Amino acid sequence: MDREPGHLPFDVKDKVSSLIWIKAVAAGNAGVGKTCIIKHFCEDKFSHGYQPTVGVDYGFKIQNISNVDLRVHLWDLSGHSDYQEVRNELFSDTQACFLVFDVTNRHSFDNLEFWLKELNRYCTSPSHVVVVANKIDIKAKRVIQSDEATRWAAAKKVKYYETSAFNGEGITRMFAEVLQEVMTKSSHGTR
Ligand SMILES: Nc1nc2c(ncn2[C@@H]2O[C@H](COP(=O)(O)OP(=O)(O)O)[C@@H](O)[C@H]2O)c(=O)[nH]1
Ligand SMILES: [Mg+2]
Repeated sequence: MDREPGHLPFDVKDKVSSLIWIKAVAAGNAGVGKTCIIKHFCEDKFSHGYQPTVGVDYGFKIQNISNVDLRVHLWDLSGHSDYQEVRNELFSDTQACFLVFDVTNRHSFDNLEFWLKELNRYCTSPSHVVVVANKIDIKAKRVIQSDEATRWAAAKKVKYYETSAFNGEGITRMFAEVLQEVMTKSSHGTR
């Protein structure tokens, strides 16, 4: 052994700082598909049964962006007010936030305003926020069209994505772009 007791042959701090950890949260009304979007990204799975999130749901994935392995932690925050405390805690120190609504449910779209306020109130670090129009596979029941949602996102200066956690449409591209953006921001020290 060529190392002194208690000393490792490499600098642990160097190794740990070379890992990039990203914390992202999905916010939005119950039932809009937050858990399904996270599941799809992390496991390529879709869940048909609806289990209201009790407190929080969590997903983890290592994603390679521009030759860097990002450790991505994703949280689905329950819309239930009983979990207010947990939610506020989880909003802090996030690098990315997905504001999700269901294109077949106007109420979930109208509530984006509320969710954005929550975010601005509790996010302690500047977070990359995007709006996600989910369930675009349900074409016959769609009530929020792209133009209306795009206008809202543009007014709030946030990027807009359309997804289906059911058939996976738009999900890979959205995560790739958001994570790339977060990485670019953090490498410039502005996150
Ligand atoms: N058709 C369709 N159903 C979806 C989609 N995303 C979620 N769902 C369904 O919507 C319900 C609520 O989804 P969930 O992810 O649990 O919502 P959450 O409360 O926002 O986490 C479930 O029954 C899902 O199967 C989607 O993109 N298309
Ligand atoms: Mg959920």
